[in-house]
Amino acid sequence: MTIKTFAAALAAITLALGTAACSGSEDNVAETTAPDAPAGISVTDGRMSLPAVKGNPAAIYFTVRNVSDKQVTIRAVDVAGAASAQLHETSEWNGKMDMQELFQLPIKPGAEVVLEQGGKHVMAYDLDDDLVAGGETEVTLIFVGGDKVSFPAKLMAPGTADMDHSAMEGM
Ligand SMILES: [Cu+2]
Repeated sequence: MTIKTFAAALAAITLALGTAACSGSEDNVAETTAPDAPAGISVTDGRMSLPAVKGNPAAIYFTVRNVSDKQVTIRAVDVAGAASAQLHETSEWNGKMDMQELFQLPIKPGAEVVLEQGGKHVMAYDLDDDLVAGGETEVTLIFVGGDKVSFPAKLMAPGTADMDHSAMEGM
């Protein structure tokens, strides 16, 4: 999906959701998920930290919640406007912060997983030029078994939701 068609789709979704999605209520889980999303899975607070240097990857943060009675496992991520994306985890190794690719991210029943600076995140590579601060793009989580959930990520200026990506260069 292009950014333009996504923006149109997002506008339609926003209209359909109305005030329910804006109330901040923890109970309005179903309204935030796409039709093919696994039951009980919702994603909030999606944002992409744009790179300070053109050509570097962006980091994406969000919170995913599982109110179903089954574990779900994220196995891949697709980011509109990026050639590829990977799940990463930041950890300390030999006293130095480093990132590894995370091939699966399980979310237990009743659990909430927060992807944030310095922890788990999605890295998006080879960004389109039209991803600029103030805009929005679509992120899709792909689960083991084929279910998907899409959510909007706000495009944030470098440094406003960011981490140091210098360690990622050359990957
Ligand atoms: Cu990373």
